[in-house]
Amino acid sequence: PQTIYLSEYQVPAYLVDHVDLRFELFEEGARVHSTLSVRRNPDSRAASAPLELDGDSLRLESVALDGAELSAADYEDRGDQLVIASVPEQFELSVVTWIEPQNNTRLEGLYKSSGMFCTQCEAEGFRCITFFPDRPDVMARFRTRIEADKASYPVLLSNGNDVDRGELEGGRHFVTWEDPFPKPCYLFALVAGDLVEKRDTFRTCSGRDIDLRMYVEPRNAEKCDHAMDSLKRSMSWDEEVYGREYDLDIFMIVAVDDFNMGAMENKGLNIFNSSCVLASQDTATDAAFQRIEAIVAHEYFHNWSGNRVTCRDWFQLSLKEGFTVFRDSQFSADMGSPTVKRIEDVTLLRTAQFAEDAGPMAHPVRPASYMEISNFYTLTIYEKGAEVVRMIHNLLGPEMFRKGSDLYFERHDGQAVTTDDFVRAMEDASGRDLTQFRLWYEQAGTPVLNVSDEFDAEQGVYRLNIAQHIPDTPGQSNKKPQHIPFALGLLGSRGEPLPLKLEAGEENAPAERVLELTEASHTFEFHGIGERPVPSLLRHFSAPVRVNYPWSREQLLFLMSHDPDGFNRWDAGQRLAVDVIQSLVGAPKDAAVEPRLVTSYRHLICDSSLDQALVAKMLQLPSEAYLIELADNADAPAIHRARERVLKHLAISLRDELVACYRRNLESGDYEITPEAIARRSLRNTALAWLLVINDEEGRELAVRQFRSADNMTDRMGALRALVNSDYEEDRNLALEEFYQQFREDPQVIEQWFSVQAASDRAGQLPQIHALLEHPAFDWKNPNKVRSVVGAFAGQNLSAFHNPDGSGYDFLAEQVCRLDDSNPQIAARLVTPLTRWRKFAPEYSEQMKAALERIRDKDGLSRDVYEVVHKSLA
Ligand code: BAL
Ligand code: ZN
Repeated sequence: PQTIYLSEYQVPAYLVDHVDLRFELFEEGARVHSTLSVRRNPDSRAASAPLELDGDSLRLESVALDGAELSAADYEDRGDQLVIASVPEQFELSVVTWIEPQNNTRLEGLYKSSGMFCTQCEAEGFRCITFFPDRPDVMARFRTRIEADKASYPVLLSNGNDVDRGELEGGRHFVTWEDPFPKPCYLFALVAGDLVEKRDTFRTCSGRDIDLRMYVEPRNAEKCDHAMDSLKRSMSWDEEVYGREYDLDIFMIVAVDDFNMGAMENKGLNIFNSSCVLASQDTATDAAFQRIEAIVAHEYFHNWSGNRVTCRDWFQLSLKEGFTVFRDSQFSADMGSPTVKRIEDVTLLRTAQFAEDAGPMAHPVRPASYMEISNFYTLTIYEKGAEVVRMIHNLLGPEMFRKGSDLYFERHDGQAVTTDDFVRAMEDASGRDLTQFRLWYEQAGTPVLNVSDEFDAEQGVYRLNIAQHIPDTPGQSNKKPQHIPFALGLLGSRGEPLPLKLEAGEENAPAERVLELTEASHTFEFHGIGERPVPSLLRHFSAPVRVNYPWSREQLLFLMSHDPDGFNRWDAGQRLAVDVIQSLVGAPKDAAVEPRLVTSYRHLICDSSLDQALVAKMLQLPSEAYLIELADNADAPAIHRARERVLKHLAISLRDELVACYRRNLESGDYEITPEAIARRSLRNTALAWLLVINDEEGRELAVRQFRSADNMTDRMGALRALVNSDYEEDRNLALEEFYQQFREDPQVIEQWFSVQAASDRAGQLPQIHALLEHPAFDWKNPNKVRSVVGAFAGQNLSAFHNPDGSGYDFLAEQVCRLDDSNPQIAARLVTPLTRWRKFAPEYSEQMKAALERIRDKDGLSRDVYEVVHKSLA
């Protein structure tokens, strides 16, 4: 496959002003009539360039130029391109194609899911619908007429406003939609199905009433309220915080079961993976409720950061994704607990994005090249991209940042632009020079900060030295120092925050500062310090970097209970737990577990005056995935055993406190999704999980009772997970069976049922995984099912996946090859765990590499999987 380079970007030779589409939908296929109003791009230097339109899996039926049918000699159908050598300055091109949505298993373009027609066009799906210049810098106004059988497809939707509808012969009908806003074709959407409609309204800040509609299959009619409420909250929030008002008269959300992504921000017609939008107390966990709120917000926010202002090319993907993730994380922080939201974001970043940054697929936030753009919907583009925007926000402060975003939206409304345009708007609005800061977009890899300190008691000076370096990544070495905002505080021996005087005698010095690192090494001096302080470094995780500092366990324990920054309190607890677990990897069975860890956890569990939402997070031990990410020559089963050892030791030592914590946090009253209620459920489910890890009989009874009597999915799933991860095999099997029987008609719940087993080292060994793949509810064509079994096994059940006999790797390679033919996007995603092979000890890495080689050797490998596998083996 060909590599595409940012450096070779050229403006399009032709622009499309208007697109007229007519879809004739049938069971045996769809005929797409497309009429494009095309003109030569005055900015293009390719004066007499041929017209080249992208296409994929299309059957061309006819081509006409300005109404005159072209003969085969006038154009060339190359399969992936339709080329017309000679065209006038301005013309109308009409193309008719035939496609087969019912056979489209890639789920790109137009396809069928549970009997309905739907689309996914980002990044390059529109070319699977009709021939078109499928690139985001070609923005056109779309008019779309959909024709289909009325009984089977009563609801016909596309972008914009419905402007016409009527009856046709043979029981068919049509609806015409017009979108007044020019958009790239990746934002095109179409839905046709037998769906129920849920309606609501929203009055915008300027007093316009927007018609809000959700379309779902009838069985999901009762699962829309949370998404609708989330949508209204998002709309208000975007007005208040960013001054962004919605622009069309209608905003629609559709839920589909078969979807490669989580959701898609098509103009005025967002399409969601059912698992990311449908929720009821009975079927969705707290985490799902929060995820849905965040994703609904994310897709809505794209209306400005993505749709009104879009990307010039796909190298700029983070322009819309990084900014929009930052916006949705601000929103979630405002809706719930900001500290908990920060902890969750950083956990994902440090566990998975840092691993990506350290692996063979590492790429800058603005990549310089790609083979298959679908492989670049990554944690680096999304999460690190959001961190980069967050750093700009922190460097500029909220007011200047808002001025910058206002300028960005105003200056670039209706345009397709670059990350550089975004940074320039921030510079122009604030007067700050972000030249060096731009390296965050260009250089891949996670910066490492080595921090050391000394205390000069005589002078009363505390010195902090911070040196930065960025590890080499594929194609990049000898990187330049980056501009890193580094927030910190210093604590005195009683936990009091010390004033940070950068000069002797400085008055009113703040207790927290953001130091700006720009050189390879800096030394900062803090004056007027009477005793050696404890540093609280990188508060709020002010930059996406790794910090190395020789913390003692005493210091970490001290920060856990004294740091005024909640995030750093949590972080100190994580660092302590990591240190304790790491010291036990490969240690003799009777090696002691740090007793102070037990004391500090006891304090967390028992002191109900602490912020319970934070405590619930602090009680989560670092995940195996994170411990592996931190290790060199990782031995996953040994890490698993060490972590289990610590968990069991804590549970045994704190058994009575856990039972008391469980009882104290029992629900009284109705189910609520507030930070307090979520924290209570989290605490009691953690207590339950820990009790069952040690086969505690009272814990077992509590779990069984909770499983049976729960009035919400968080508690039901909490009890089920605890039982599944226990040695109570009979209870586990009984609960799994009961759960299945109760929810067998609900695919979203069955996905949770699959993944709780596949992710468990007790219930998810390979023979059981094979049985899940054979289960009648499993479906290879449904990405959620594949993710919930194969993805959960390889991504979460790490001791089973890394079985020293290599069987886990063989299994994954086999499933990737199987999926590669039907859904290459999902197949390429599934490869990820194998791409990390260099991280592991030789007995694992050699077998992982061999599994990758087997995938590489498959006949007819897709471009998606080819890119990931070849880069991993390079
Ligand atoms: N644009 C793809 C889905 C999302 O990031 O919203
Ligand atoms: Zn997005």
